[in-house]
Amino acid sequence: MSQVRVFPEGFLWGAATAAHQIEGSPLADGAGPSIWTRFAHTPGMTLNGDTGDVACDHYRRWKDDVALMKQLGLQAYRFSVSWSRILPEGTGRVNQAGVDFYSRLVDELLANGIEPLLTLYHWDMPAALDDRGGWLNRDCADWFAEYGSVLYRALDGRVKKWVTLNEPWVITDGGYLHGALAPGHRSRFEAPIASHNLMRAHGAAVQAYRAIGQHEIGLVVNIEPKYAATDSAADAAAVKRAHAYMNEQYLDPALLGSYPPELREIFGEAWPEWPAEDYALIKQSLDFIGVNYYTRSVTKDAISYPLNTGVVRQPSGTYTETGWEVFPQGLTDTLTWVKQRYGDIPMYITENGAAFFDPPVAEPDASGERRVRDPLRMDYLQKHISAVHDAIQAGCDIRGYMVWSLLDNLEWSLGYSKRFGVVHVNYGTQERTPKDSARWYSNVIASHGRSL
Ligand code: LGS
Repeated sequence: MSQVRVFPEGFLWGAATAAHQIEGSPLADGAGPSIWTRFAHTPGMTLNGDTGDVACDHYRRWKDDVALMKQLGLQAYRFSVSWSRILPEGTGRVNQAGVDFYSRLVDELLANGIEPLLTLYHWDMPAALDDRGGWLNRDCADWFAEYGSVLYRALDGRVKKWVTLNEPWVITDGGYLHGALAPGHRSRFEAPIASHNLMRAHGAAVQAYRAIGQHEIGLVVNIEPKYAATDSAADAAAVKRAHAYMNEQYLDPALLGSYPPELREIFGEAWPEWPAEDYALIKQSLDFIGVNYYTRSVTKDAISYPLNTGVVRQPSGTYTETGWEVFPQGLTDTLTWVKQRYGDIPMYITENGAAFFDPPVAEPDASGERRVRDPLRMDYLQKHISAVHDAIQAGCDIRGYMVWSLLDNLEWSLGYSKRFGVVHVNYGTQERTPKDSARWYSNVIASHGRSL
């Protein structure tokens, strides 16, 4: 690329992870079990029966991991807190050892000049709360605000950027509609209730933050732009359904105070009427939106449950190891769509990255370094960061970019089979080896994007 790209001053370059995917030691120091500990220990739920019992052992290696971030030159680190380390029963008794773990992590990040972005909920609800109905219980809004408040009191000021939920769409679609993710339910009737309660919980956590916190709080959503497979009216309608379901279902109530009408069409009798006060709770003023972007979908009308849409594979497309099409333009389109629909809200790219078949860690070269050559990931990141720049040029207020992920880690139901890290993890020895993409990303950061 010959064009030199200039990113705004203060634009933050970082990397992201999530508690269940990297920490290990899920029951250490008084923590309670989460739905993911329980789900992964249920036979047949994860590939090869993989669990988060050890993962990247970050719970014990956090200090070295922060040193690694520093070595890579990261300016920001997005991580999540495990609710059941803080409140082992989900509400009530606080487990101080859990709070201390994150407090030490935050101090270490700050001491190394790395800005923490803290996600309250990245999918690991305390199992004790699932026993009380989980996200299907309307009380979850109070539970979540109580949990958030414990952390706001302990960490606000040191943490200045807070996220309520990570990807409510995935939580509901995976956890309550199709059952591939914890807690593994499959119900068209439950899914809208779980979604709605997640958004009520989001609203309650933001409200609680405004009473205690002094800085910024936002919501992270996954957005996958939809493009029609043909110019037929049926495909255009399919695109509207898919887009409403995945992309508008959460941002619309959070920012506009309503749901898109297509949801009633999709869910039929399973779509409830909600009391007006719920909408008022959900629509809180937000300081930013976090966008997680991986791929697009080319969508057609088809018989499928419950959306009646299908995804058309692109014969000339490039696909990642998880089977997702590489489509950088979709990130620019996504960011400009958010601005156009919801107005000028600050945005972060809170996740973007790819799993590819990486070669094994090479034998040490002449300088004693061990490399992992991952040109496809480098190319993916280069194109997507450039796409972010295009959106900035188009007038979007984008404040930072977090690569998914810092480390190879536990990819939920897919276990350890898919590696998204810019740093390779040897799960036998826990050795970390920066891949070529990490070295490349370090240069991007050091040049503030000019070396792209
Ligand atoms: O590890 C997760 C990453 C990996 O890919 C992370 O915990 C999540 O927040 C996030 O959902 N992640 C992710 N999402 C990509 C979803 C793409 C779905 C495309 C399906 C096409 C058939």
